[in-house]
Amino acid sequence: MNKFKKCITVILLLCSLIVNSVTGIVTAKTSVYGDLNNDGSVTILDLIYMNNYLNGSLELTDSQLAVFDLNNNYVVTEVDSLVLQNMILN
Ligand SMILES: [Ca+2]
Ligand SMILES: [Ca+2]
Repeated sequence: MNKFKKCITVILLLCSLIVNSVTGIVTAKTSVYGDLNNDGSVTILDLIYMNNYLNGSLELTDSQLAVFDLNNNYVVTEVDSLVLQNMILN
């Protein structure tokens, strides 16, 4: 299981680099938790956006941050990223 998670992390980082290179600021007008790109589902793309925000390569508006505050503590942190990962994997 740890190997699987490490593999997923590496894949996410690679995808993050690719998406970040072709994507500017994400726009979203959604209230669905975790669905930042507003495509109606929570997927690995949303996790990539969150990770890009966490590593400082993506800026989000307050409403976008609210979508990513999955544990409702009014800040977006690595904990929210883990929650989003679990939402996607489960
Ligand atoms: Ca989405
Ligand atoms: Ca949070």
